[in-house]
Amino acid sequence: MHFNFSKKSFFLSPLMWVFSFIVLADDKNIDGLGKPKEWGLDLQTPVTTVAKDVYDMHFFVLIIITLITLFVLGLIIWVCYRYSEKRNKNPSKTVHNTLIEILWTAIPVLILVVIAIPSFKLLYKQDVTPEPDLTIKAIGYQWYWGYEYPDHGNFSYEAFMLQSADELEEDKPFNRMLTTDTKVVVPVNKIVRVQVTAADVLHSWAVPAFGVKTDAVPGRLNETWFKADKTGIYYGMCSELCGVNHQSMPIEIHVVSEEEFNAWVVDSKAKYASLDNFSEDNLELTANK
Ligand SMILES: [Cu+2]
Repeated sequence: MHFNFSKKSFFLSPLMWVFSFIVLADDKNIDGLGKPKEWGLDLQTPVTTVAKDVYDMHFFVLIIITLITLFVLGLIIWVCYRYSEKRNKNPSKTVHNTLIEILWTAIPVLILVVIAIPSFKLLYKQDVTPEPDLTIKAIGYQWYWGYEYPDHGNFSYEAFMLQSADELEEDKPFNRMLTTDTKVVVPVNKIVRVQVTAADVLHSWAVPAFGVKTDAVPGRLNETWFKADKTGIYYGMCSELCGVNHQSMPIEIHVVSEEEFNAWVVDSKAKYASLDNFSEDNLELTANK
């Protein structure tokens, strides 16, 4: 199992233990990272600090709602039993009880405050990008993603979903509805700033293992960040209903060592047209063809 808990969430571990019996997934398999598992019952293994905090937050709230639900269920069962017509022939005429009314107002407020404080902390952590090591730009189109590497030669390319393993052009696993012809490559343990926008309608760039989901809005540049601490292949999907082929715009990210990343950048600069060479004249020539 992959439950790496910070000290603060140590008290969550008994529940984790119970849940671990339900989750049949095998996390030792690196191929199982960054994608859904068949019959899986858990969030994807988090590989960024933000995703780990999202994971902890999820279980923290799950425990609270479980306790509340059990408490209310217990009350209902007890009331049905104890105050049935048979056992309670002369019902009480009480309509007010000041103490109970104060309690059932104050306790829920306190519970909400206890949830709100870590929730706001996490929101700010996701929102404020630390000084980035590199920037990539993701542009949503109907129905594929385009990528730019502005600080690595400004090359750009598109990523289309593959229909079958026969279409693979390189040696990588094929996952139905997730694998794309090209890939996003980033170095491990580096802060990656992702600028997200769209060219036509609303899309959303979302990668569960990174705890990242950012709306892609035409005419607006949104920003998110991640720092993956494990190499591997991670998948995401467009998460804003964007039209008839919304399901065919997956995201495939390869987190690799810095050397591998640099080698990929050199290859990609040669392979994909640099934006700097893309003058108005070229556009016109292409259009007139
Ligand atoms: Cu989309």
